Amino acid sequence: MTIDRRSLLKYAAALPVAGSVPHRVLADADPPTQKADYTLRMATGLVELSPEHIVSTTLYNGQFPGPLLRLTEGKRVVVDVYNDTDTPELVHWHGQFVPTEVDGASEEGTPFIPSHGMRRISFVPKPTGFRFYHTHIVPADDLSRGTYSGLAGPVYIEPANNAGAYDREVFLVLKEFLPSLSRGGDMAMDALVGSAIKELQEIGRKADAKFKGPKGYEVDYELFAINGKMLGHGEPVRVKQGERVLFHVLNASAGEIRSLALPGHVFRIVALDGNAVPTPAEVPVLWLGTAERISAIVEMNHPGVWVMGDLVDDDRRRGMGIVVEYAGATGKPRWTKPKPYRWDYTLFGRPNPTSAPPDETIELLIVKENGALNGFNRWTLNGEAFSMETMKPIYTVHEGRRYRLKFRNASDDIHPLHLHRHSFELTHVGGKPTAGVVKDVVMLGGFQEVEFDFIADDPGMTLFHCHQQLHMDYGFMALFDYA
Ligand SMILES: [Cu+2]
Repeated sequence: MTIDRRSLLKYAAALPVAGSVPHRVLADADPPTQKADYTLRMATGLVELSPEHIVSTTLYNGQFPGPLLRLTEGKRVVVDVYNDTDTPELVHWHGQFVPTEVDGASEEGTPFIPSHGMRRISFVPKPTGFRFYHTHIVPADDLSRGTYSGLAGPVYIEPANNAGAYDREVFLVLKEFLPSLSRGGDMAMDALVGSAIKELQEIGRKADAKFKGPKGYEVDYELFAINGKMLGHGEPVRVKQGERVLFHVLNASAGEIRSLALPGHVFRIVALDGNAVPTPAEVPVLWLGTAERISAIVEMNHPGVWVMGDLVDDDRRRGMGIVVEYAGATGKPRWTKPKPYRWDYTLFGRPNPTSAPPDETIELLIVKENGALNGFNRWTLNGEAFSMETMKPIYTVHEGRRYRLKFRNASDDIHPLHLHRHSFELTHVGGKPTAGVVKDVVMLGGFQEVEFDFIADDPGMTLFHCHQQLHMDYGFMALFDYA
């Protein structure tokens, strides 16, 4: 259910141009309308990353991250979303199976939340696990908007029955602040297993020869934070020896790949993108592509005061970390660099890596056209950059069929590939077959291939895109329509 146009205008009229009004007033003004379960209000606000670093950006409810929404699987939720900014906005319910008018992608037909207006949305949360919400507008070269802003917050959808093999949960939202354009940043090339495929390197070389000139723009950041606090400035994660802490980690970056380690401890991965993995496994380092989530249990068996932080020294020094402090331990937080560790999704797959055969396979070749659009790289899928003007769907799927998407990356960038309103099962990644790992974002390594299957079980326009904001804004998107 969405609010009808008449009520929407009524709400909009009741809203002041600036400032905030308690939403009770609005509820009283419209008695037949039930009270929303949650209210999200988008407005400019300040985030105190540290006493010396206070940044201004757009936020949900004046805070970063936005409030944790704890929803229950199958129990309908009503959310009122107010937009106190000067531009239309969208809230995307990342990783949930929701209708197109709720999902929060204009490409699928979701209505915008008008500037200084509001929209009531209602949906049945699913599937269970760690999801999130974030803005889904197209900022292009405006680094104050889109996922460059503070518009992101965690969602946890409670399962009917909780596994409960942990003592408590801690949510960590990783995020960069103060973005600026640069020429050619460096990607974490040592993040993933698998090796470059010669044929894809050759295609990349040919594209580079055609699109010569300076390197396309990338985005750099000045400050880094976990839960809106630079390392050493927030409350530490306080733990007791022997405790099992379940960390839910979200990479809410606009485009960075992040790593995280806790010296002397291992992470037992229990869920990826909120979905339980078939084979929980222990790893020394987490790698998360943009928009990926990892749920991992850490057994606290190495007392001390530690830095849980990014492997990149510069990013950690500028804030990407959080202190983990054992009860009774004192002293300065310690960091020791872990050995290099490459992320391998197949570790968490079924022992027998056989997945159901697809009804159809769709192959997509990803090519970078260096600096082709006003100095920005343009991205093409099978030779076509997504057009915001035509919004033309490139594939038609049939309900109930199983589709295998095979992506071939002819660029050196890692791409966090994301499919809306559906989950997918990884079937081939880093040169290896796999099965049983269900996700909604997957990192595709430079000059590598990845294959995943999705079942067309949620009719309606469905958006696919790279979650790197610069990539999606400059061509790296595609629409799937249902027959
Ligand atoms: Cu990308």
